[in-house]
Amino acid sequence: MSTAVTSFTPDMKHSYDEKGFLVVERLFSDEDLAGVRQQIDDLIANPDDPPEGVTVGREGDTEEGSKGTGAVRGGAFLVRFIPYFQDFARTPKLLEYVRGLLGPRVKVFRDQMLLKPPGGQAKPVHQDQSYFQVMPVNDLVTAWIALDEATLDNGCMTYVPGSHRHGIFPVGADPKRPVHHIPDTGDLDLPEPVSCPVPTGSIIFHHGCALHASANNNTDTWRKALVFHYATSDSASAHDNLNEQVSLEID
Ligand SMILES: O=C(O)CCC(=O)C(=O)O
Repeated sequence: MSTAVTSFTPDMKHSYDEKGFLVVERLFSDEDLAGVRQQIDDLIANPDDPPEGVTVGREGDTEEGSKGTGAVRGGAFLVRFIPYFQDFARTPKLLEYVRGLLGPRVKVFRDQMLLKPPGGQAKPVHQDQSYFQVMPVNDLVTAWIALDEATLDNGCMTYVPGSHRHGIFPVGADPKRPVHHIPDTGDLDLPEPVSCPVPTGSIIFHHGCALHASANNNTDTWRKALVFHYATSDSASAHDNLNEQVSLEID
């Protein structure tokens, strides 16, 4: 379902439950995003000197033997350590959707900026819950916020519809990218992935077990996204160390 309205409906919940993701076009205006974009551009401009606690990753960091390009690829803990992002993660029109999908009491379990610089590499197919192991398993929803238009050429998100209903898959290793959890879906007959190009300001909400990926950025411009992994307030990760790094308690 793709829509431009700004209030959450039961049909959206139904579609999310069915497919494991929900596209909401243009929830945020350029004006809403101006401050966020400025903050992220500042992090990109000063990657060696981020605010205390914020981590910044470079293109090629996760690929064994890759020299990378040195371009900034991502970062984490913006919400945890930068008040501006805490306010943004509490935006009422965003929380209306999050609470519609998860229930009334939520927190930001983890947050990231995920950037594809010009020529940036693909993100292999994975499940967020493979890393986070937040229980109950249905209690993690990722809000992927497009800070630029995401297109088929610059590495928009792709999802395998219905894959969230299979729980967390066992993982195999990719020798080229040892930190990545590559799901082993065995002999399951899953649908083909669906590409989700979206305009700037759109959000894609996805279930923590939804198989998703993004392709290379074949353009000469950036594709930037801000990602909040929301969870129910009482949920917790099976990994104790992750529970000590919760980004933001909300309710
Ligand atoms: O932004 C991307 O290219 C990948 C995003 C992703 O994997 C996620 O939001 O969980």
